[in-house]
Amino acid sequence: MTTTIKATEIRPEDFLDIDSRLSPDEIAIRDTVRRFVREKVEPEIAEWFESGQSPTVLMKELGALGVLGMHLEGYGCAGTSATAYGLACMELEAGDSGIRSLVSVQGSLAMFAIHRWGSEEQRRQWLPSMAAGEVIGCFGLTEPDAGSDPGSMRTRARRDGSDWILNGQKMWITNGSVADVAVVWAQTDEGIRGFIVPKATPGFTTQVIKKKLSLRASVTSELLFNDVRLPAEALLVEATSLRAPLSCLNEARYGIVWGSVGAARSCFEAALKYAGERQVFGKPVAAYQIQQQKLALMALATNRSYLLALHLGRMKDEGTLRPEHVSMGKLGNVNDALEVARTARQVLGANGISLEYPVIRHMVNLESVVTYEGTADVHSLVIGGALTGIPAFR
Ligand code: TGC
Ligand code: FAD
Repeated sequence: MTTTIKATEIRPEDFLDIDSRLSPDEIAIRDTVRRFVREKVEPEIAEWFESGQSPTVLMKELGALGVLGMHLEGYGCAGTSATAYGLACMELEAGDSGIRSLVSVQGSLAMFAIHRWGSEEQRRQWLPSMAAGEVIGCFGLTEPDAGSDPGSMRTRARRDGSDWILNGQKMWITNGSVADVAVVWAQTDEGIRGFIVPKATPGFTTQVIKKKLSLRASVTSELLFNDVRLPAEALLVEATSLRAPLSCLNEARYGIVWGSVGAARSCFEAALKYAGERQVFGKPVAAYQIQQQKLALMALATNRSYLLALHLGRMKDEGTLRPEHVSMGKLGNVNDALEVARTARQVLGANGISLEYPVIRHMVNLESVVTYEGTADVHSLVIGGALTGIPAFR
């Protein structure tokens, strides 16, 4: 038997032809989101970033696109595969990490928390309008003195008859000030529990965090709870320990595994184009060996992280993905994206610091992405613990 070898054409934007491993449906979803980003995000994003504006104006269009709670089943959610959801995150973050964050916090954190840990009534009440982008959600876990160690949170809820009284503070909360509803985690006499807190609830206030130099196209806020009275129906009935909020983080971290590939790809493509056009010492930048090495390493990192994301996506769809796998994906892909962004920034020379190009925006955004959803240190320790069997967090 003879085997016919079909040589694959080299395409710089997909060097290893990873797209050939996607189904036609996955490619269609990917291309739809890519088109949305090109038409609705790219023309505006530099201005949103410079003026510190959250792109929540796009929320209903993102709902119509089907990406809010995209991989959840029922209640108006699209119910796609995890891989399709990952591809959407990749395209959104090629636009900006702030857009992917908007979608992650809505779908993977706030909606997932209600879908997984809420009652049937809560799912029916909140999820359809959140999937449509009519109601914006946020997710309050981090506090001023409890970030990597959320188990040490001080926000507290106590029972008062059938009601709950909530007191405390959350910090660094994406969409906090623009959200219609917050999913809030608090200590109780029964362990850590979750609550659905509508914006208008008396005693609940928010404050925008200013002077932020990263993720500027995203609102980040403080949430304050002063004797906030909540009815029994606000409690996420199924959530009874730290395991509940941590399960939501797995979903958002999975989106970041993919999203960071998009940010890296955008930086690589900008650098490749610039290096081909910009003349130095009578030749294009791309004609110099030292620059070709940078381009080669950027292409390698981008392709490697795309492969890792796709592998984890297939595992998630098969049901074999573990939190430790997600940690490896988040650690590796965000570090790779940061390296690509920093290298691309240098290839662009002075233009590398201008918002006329996407690179510096991605570079500073990624400084948030490497910190939120578990810092690189936290994910290293999760992997280290799995490798050695020795927990090293404490
Ligand atoms: P530990 O004792 O290990 O675990 C407590 C319980 O939780 C379970 N568990 C998990 N369950 C599901 N998924 C995971 N990833 C889990 N990790 C642990 C565990 O089995 C245990 O269950 P049970 O039933 O035995 O009680 O908890 P620990 O206190 O030692 O902490 C572990 C550590 C450090 C890994 C965890 O606290 C952690 O991940 N810290 C990082 C915090 C973090 O990532 N915060 C993110 C906040 S949200 C955000 O940043 C949004 S950014 C915007 C965007 O996403 O775009
Ligand atoms: P710390 O936990 O104080 O860490 C400080 C340093 O110590 C880090 O370098 C860390 O890696 C290291 N460290 C921590 N523990 C260990 C250890 N055991 N061993 C060795 N080193 C360690 N949170 C939410 O709940 N909801 C949101 O929507 C949200 N959005 C965010 C948006 C932005 C733009 C940012 C920047 C953050 C957001 N966060 C959100 C918060 C984010 O999850 C936390 O910042 C993150 O978990 C780290 O916590 P921390 O900042 O308190 O750092």
